[in-house]
Amino acid sequence: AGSYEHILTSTPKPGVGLITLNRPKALNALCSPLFKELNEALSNYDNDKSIGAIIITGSEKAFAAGADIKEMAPLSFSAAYSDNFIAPWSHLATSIRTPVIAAVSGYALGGGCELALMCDILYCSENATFGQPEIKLGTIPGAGGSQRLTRAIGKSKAMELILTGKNFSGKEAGEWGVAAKVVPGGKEELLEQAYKTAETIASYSRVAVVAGKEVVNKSQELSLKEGVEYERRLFHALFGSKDQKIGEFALCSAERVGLGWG
Ligand code: CO8
Repeated sequence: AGSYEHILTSTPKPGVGLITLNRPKALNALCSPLFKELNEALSNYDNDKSIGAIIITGSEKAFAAGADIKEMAPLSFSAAYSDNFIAPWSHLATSIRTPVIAAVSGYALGGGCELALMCDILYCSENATFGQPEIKLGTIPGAGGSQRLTRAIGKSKAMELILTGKNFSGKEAGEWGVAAKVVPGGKEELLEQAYKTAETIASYSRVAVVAGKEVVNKSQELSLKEGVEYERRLFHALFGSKDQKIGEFALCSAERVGLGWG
């Protein structure tokens, strides 16, 4: 575990890195120092060959209640623009190749909702509360929320949520496809499910997992034709991996064997 002020890190299961947002007094509001630590912890896990999946979670009450309103309040246009405020938040989406699971309990509002949407897989508790309330503060989502929420749930629903600032529940997140799984119970039950999935992913060929994440992400950027071609090229390339040969052998002999980085 690293030594951070606003987050906790641990490896609760083999191959699984857990990052817990830990600013309880501010409901895990995402101040810049927190994000700096989060990015550092993500990079460390991403560079660690023993880690095959990462989970980001918060507390029972709050995944994150937004960007830090107290930090943003005095910002001017020129300061925000010249410092490219909030741009470092994209690190997770643009640079991290290891799959990241968001385990959301409680509030995921504004920047908190956007952080959860940046993750590759989103699990939440039934008690989770999502929302993009920025409009109530006279602003708009600034960390990809308008783009990722719209891709996740379609234009009309996203427009309604972003222009009214209304919250939506964990149950709705599941029904609309924002969350891959809605877990009854508290944070403990939620994390159990996240661990299971993370362990499964971490047990597979790292090369194949990185490629799988890459091709699904390409579907968000490319036309269908380009995306299918991109997928096929990477599919072809994986015939060159040792893990693919081991996997094929394992399938023929009905035996699971250790896959790694080969
Ligand atoms: N930023 C800073 N501090 C916060 C935040 C936040 N987003 N949310 C909560 N806190 C703090 C409170 O100020 C309070 O601190 P203190 O005890 O010192 O007064 C502490 O956390 C506990 O909060 P509450 O007492 O309010 O707890 P409740 O259980 O009564 O209420 C709520 C919980 C409903 C979540 C409530 O705290 C709330 O509404 N919070 C704000 C939610 C919000 O509007 N979030 C969106 C922020 S905007 C955003 O994320 C913008 C993204 C990028 C846009 C960039 C624009 C330039």
